[in-house]
Amino acid sequence: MPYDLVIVANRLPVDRVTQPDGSSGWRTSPGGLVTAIEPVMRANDGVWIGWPGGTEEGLDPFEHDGLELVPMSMTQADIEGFYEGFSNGTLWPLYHDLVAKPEFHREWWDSYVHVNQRFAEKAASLAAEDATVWVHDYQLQLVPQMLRTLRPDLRIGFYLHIPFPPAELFQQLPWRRQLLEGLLGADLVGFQLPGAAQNFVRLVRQRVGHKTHRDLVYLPDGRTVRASPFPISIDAAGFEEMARSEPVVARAAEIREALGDPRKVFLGIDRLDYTKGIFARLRAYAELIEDGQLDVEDAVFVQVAVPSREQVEEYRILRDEIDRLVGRINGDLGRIGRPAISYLHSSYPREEMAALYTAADVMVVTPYRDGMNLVAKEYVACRYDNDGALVLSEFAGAADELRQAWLVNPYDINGMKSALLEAFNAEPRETTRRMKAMRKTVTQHDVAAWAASFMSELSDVGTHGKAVKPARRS
Ligand code: GDG
Repeated sequence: MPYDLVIVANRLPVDRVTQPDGSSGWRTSPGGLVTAIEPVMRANDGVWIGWPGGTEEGLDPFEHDGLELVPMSMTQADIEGFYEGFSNGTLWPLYHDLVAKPEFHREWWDSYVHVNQRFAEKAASLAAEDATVWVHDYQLQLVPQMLRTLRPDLRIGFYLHIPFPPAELFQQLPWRRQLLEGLLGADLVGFQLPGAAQNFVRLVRQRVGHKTHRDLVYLPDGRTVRASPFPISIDAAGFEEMARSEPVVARAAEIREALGDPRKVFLGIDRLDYTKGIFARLRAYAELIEDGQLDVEDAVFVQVAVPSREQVEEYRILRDEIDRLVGRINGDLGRIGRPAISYLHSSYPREEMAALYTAADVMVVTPYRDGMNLVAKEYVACRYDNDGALVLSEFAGAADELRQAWLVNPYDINGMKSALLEAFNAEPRETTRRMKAMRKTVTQHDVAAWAASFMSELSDVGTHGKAVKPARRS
């Protein structure tokens, strides 16, 4: 059956689970993207194409919780070349300021082209005439062009969830031109921040030689492509509602009690990724205890490191480094029943995340580079009493909007120490003033507004396809 709206993303919004009776089923995976896109999908009877994880083959399209899902299979070779290789070993570090060294391997690139082609062909086969296709993220940057070749009638949008690097870094990529041309297959290319959109337009002018004016690229065939910022957000009302719920309030109190009722709780929640700056942040915190400016009787740092990309060597090394650092800090500075850092290498249900946000006095988000960082926004959404302090890296996209956070340069350990201490000692009047302003931003610019503005701009710029209906708002 052809669809008027096709979402194409590397992952499907569901995870495989084993039911109590031993059979296997699906569970909606947590995360902002599902919340954002689900209402638009429903309003347009859309379909979502993506990889369900694993190497199972021959999975049929299925419906889950009212969403039409089409699973794309991956072989072990696809996972190694396309996913762990080119996506996470080449593009991810290259697009995050070379925080780690990107590797360039021709066989990874071949695999990336091959998998992108399969996604494009699947999207082409499912889209109705003049339909809209919305392609997501760095794993699928060739899909827009491949899809346009197969189906010139479509209206195509692309959204990049991670930063888009400056020309000086992007230039290193042996396949730079192919990637730019891949993205130019879209009518609208969306980024988190204005700077990323400008980087893209500048590269297109320099490397592909197309004429550009402000956010527009003029292609020789008469098409125009728009490159604009659309800062992504969260389901702010949903988080607040969860934080206000009785079980979450009770659980937050239980967490504080289990921590020994310290005066202040610091919190970090990140995927265990080298871009997130976990190591430097914990070092800064430990130094404050060593210097005698914080005391383990008074404060504790809860660090949740959510397992991520565990098959990639860099990530295994990082995990070992953080394990060692936490062991050393707690061994040197902790007392019985009073660790300096309470470290959890695990993922949790959304309610537990909300309880952690509620329990924390100081939220510490210090990535070296981050497209947006939804954790920072989720913390703000949960603080309905306008209390709690946010320490936030200048290099997270979220810092553009959350100007009232204690902003830090994550490379500056002394600067981070000062900010942690200021946030720890801040007067309630000061934290309230800051939190109020940040809450206004997050509640006004929520994820529904993000999806609606992308869709409405796509309807305006596309010379092809028919317009998509905005989500019905309840
Ligand atoms: C990429 C970009 C950009 C995490 N652990 C658990 C859990 N989460 C949820 C959080 C949050 C999301 O995952 C993480 O989003 P972030 O934005 O913080 O970071 P990335 O995963 O790196 O996301 C980033 C984002 O895409 C969106 O465009 O902001 O810059 O790197 O929503 O709550 N959720 C649950 N259990 C966990 O253990 N339930």
